[in-house]
Amino acid sequence: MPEFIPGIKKIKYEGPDSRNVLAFRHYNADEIIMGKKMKDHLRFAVAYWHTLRGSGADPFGSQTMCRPWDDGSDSIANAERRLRANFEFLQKLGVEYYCFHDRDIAPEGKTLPQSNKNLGAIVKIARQLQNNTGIKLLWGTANLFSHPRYMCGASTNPDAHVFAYAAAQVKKAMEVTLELGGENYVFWGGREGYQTLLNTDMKRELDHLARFLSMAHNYKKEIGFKGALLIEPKPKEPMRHQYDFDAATVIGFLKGHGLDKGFKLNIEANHATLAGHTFEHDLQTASDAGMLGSIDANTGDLLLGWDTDQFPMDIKSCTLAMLVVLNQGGIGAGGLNFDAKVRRESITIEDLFTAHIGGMDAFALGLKNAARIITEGSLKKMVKDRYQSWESGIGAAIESGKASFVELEKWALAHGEPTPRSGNQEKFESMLNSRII
Ligand code: XUL
Ligand code: CO
Repeated sequence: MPEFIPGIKKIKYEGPDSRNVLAFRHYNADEIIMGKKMKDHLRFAVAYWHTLRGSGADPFGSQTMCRPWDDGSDSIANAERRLRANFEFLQKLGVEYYCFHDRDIAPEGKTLPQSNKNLGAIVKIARQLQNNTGIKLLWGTANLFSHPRYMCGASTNPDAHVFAYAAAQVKKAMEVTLELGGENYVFWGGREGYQTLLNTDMKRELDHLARFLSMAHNYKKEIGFKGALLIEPKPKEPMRHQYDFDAATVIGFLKGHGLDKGFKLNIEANHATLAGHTFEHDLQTASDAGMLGSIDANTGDLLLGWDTDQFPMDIKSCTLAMLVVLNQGGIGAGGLNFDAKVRRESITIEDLFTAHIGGMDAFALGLKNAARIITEGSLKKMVKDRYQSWESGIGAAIESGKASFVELEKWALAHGEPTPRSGNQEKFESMLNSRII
């Protein structure tokens, strides 16, 4: 394999005292935490669209990053070089998974058959590279938002022709995900939403979205794809209102259309915060519904109101996220996909490495902290104590459905005013701080 990244060798674990930015200080892939290797808890993935296709362009300025292997063309030869660089990058980083959109890895052609042919050619090479390196596909997806045909949505487009085109594109993307042994398939509703209700039949569009997902689920069974289908919520951007607003909205939508058994959720940190939630809120919402399937690990910026897709570096946030994951017994066949891009000003290949290393170290610490908190057990006990009144007596009668309003009125009249009990928020917060490294 030719060296696309000659200056950088395989990244090693050097321990917490290392000051080498091209080494892990906390992520030690084979170290056992709560009976499982760190790499199997975290299942990191590199996002092809950011790491291999990111150019640094923003709405105010053009490309700032030029990779030596990328001539900027839409040729298959260029797509192949990027793909080979991807596998070298992952091997050197020590990440076992990647994720892609169909159009990230292969150029869109002038016609659908041409696009499918391009994709087929690149997928053939990807399969060889996966076999040679042991690197795997965490999930595939289809880009149903960049091409102008999708400007008013894909499955929620007012034009049935666009719906059909999108279905054909997803059909092929599911086939190549299966061919590459992908462990999941993701639906992020790129432009599924609206700009103004004045020109929008919202109910009809939502019914179309459900119809589309149901066809995808049927097709999954038809081709024998065993992985999970994951929906990735996001409240806004690019559309003013996105239909898959947040975890609760998506769960309600899936249940309302009888689709909840066929889908799980891929929760992205920056999407949760755009919805006005914390990352851990949306993780917990999905987990409580038994539907937390995978994670897009990134972070936003409180000073900027958009999807900045930064690398996760906040150890407290990673700890809270890993608490949810460990408490549900792991992320299963999902993983932590770095849906994150280096800043426009971070233009070197070394920046790509240090960004991923920093994110991996932050989540490694989050995992260790969460494992320590769970093993020690005091947080769980403190929460349990808060709900003590439900363990017996009137609380147990309510929870088991044995009490009615009439009985509760009788009970309240007999027992008078409840004694106020402290929520002890600061005690919980200090307890968390004292357990975080
Ligand atoms: C966009 C986003 C996507 C999905 C995959 O905000 O997160 O990259 O993760 O389509
Ligand atoms: Co994402």
